[in-house]
Order: sequence, then structure tokens, then C-alpha cells
Amino acid sequence: MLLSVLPIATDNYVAFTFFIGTMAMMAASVFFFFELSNTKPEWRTSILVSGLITFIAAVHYYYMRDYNLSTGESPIFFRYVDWILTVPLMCVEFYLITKKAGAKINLLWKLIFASVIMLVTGYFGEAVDKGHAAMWGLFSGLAYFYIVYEVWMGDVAKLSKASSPSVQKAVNSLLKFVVIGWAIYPLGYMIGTADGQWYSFMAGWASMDIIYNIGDAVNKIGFGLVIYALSRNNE
Ligand SMILES: *C/C=C(C)/C=C/C=C(C)/C=C/C1=C(C)CCCC1(C)C
Repeated sequence: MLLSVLPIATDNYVAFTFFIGTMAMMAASVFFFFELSNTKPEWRTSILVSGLITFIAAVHYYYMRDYNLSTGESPIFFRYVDWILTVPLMCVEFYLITKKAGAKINLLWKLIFASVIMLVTGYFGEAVDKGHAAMWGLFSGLAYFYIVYEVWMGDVAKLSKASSPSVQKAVNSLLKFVVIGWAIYPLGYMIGTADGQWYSFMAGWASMDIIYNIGDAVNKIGFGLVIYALSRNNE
């Protein structure tokens, strides 16, 4: 079988981050899956979900890398399919770690519902109705703030206060990912959809894909490592 390899210019940083992203997600998945057998039974599901998140991303990065290299375009479709699968799984992580303190399944559905609204409206603004990107971005942002609220002051925060110190510490770290790490995405969105919007001054600031790729590496692998650290506590 012949493999055809497209050349990559040395200054093609977008392609570079797609390649690095693919490899990082693959390596993280191998790590989480192999560590399962060294994990205390009560944390296995959480580590498994961490591995699923990076594995789903690895497969999508494999396609996004190829799509971007062969067309030079932004793989919006694969990007959102990846997010619509992985972000709800991150909500599952919140549910799993607060479950011992009494989290109800209802909390999980609220978080998943908000994340789906956040992503579907984002997709509309990026791919379906670009002329109204600001409006879709606003709807998406409201759903995002709701998730931040739940983790910072709402149900997740309350359950965390009733949990062990190590769970509290983990929820605190995950909150930082949601507030700081996830805020990378609206920035990428605004840069990528700036044309003709009130924030048109942001056009050309950076590459939306590089911003999203950095965001994904930080958030998916970082989130998984916080859960991993939690699973290694000695309580
Ligand atoms: C692994 C992927 C993750 C954690 C993706 C997270 C994505 C977001 C938090 C996206 C948020 C957006 C807004 C808040 C407004 C503009 C549209 C989005 C979808 C980029």
C-alpha cells in the first residue's frame, strides 16, 4: 500500500497543532486506559471516562488534521461532533465525583442540557447562520455561564462542600478549568467569526483553530489529570 503524505510548510502552525493535538490525545488515552488496572475500584469509572474523552478527541483530531491539511480549511463539522460527545462526558465527570455526596441524576441532565445548548448555538453561529454569529454566540455564552454557575455556586459547589477534602480540591481545580480553560473557546469563536460583527476589530488576531486546539489539549488532558490525581488520594 502506498501512503501519500502531503507536505507541510514549516510555518504552517495550524497543521502543526493538529498533529501535536492528535498525538497528545492518543498518548493521554493510552495512559488513562492502562492506568485503569492500577486504580481503586471506586474511581475506575471516572478514569475510564477521562480516557474516553481523550480517545474520542484523538479520533476526531485524526480526521481534523487530515481535513485541514488537504483543504486548508477549518474542520468545523468534526470539531463540533467531537465537542458534542466530549463536553457532556465532562459533565458526567462532575456528576461521578459528587455522587458520593448525594448528586442526583437530575444534576447530570441539567449540565448536559446546558452543554448541548451551548454547542448547538455555537455551531449555528459558526456554520449555519454566520451573519448572526454575535447573536448565536450570546445564546451560547448564556448556557456557558449557567454551567459556570452550577459548578461555582450551584449544585456542584454545594455537593462538593459536603464531600471529602480531596473531592473538594478536585472540584476546585475543575472549576478553574471551566472558568479559565473553557473561556478560551469564546475567544477563538469571536476571532473566527469577527467579519461583519460588532467585534470585527478582532478579525485576524490569531487562528481560530490554533486557539481551539490549545483549548482542547489543556481542557481534555488537564481535566483527566485532575481526576487521575483525585483517584490517587489515600482516603
Ligand atoms: C473538549 C472540548 C471542550 C471543553 C469544549 C468547550 C467548548 C466551549 C466552552 C465553547 C463555548 C462557546 C461559547 C461560550 C460561545 C461561542 C461559541 C462556543 C461554542 C465556542
